Amino acid sequence: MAYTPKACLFDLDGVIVDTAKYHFSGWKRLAEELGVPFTIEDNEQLKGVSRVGSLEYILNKGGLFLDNDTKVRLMERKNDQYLELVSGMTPEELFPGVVQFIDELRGQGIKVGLGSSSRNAPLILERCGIVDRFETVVDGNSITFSKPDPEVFLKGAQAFGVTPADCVVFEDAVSGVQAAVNGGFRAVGVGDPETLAAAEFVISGFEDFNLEVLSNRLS
Ligand code: B16
Ligand code: MG
Repeated sequence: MAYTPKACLFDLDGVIVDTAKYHFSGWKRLAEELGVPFTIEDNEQLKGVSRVGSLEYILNKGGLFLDNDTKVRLMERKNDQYLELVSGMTPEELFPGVVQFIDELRGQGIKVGLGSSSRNAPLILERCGIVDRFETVVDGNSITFSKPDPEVFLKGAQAFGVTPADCVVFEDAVSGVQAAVNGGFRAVGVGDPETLAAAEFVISGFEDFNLEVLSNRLS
């Protein structure tokens, strides 16, 4: 029998908008200042990973140990540069089809929420003109544990009063798909099927995707 979710939780970066390129520019600049090479493959590893987790990754890669105050200062610097880039975002940067899919879900009475590691999620939603489409927003400001811990999605399901099994998570990051699986959610990957093999199925984007396809793929 076809499966119909009671709620859907969307990751932000990499699912709704492509902010990975802005994170890449910020982390690359910072890493190179520290003498650590930073590649697109490194950036891939940081998808879904918190700000502090991302800095730790770079420090680890370079075998560097810094005191806490320095780490805070570096994260602020990276974030200031990131904010300059995202504050110029417009609705044109939304991935094709994603808003139409969200509207279809809402039209069918399925709750829609955000589950992002980013502390900048409210600003990005506002810049892209989609704040009103989410009944709940759980982001990096409201969680203690980062993906692959399922906290971000469990809080979303709790806000909706639904069980994880009744809720689909859309994720582009390995850590994010793992967080959904760890929490007992139905996980749909957005991106590369090999990278996101832990998801129940993987889509390349939301063009040509709708509730009927989702229901059939998860039945
Ligand atoms: P910020 P998501 C994540 O967002 C990004 O994928 C990840 O690259 C970033 O480090 C993290 O947010 C924290 O972002 O520095 O803006 O708080 O994919 O979970 O929506
Ligand atoms: Mg993401």
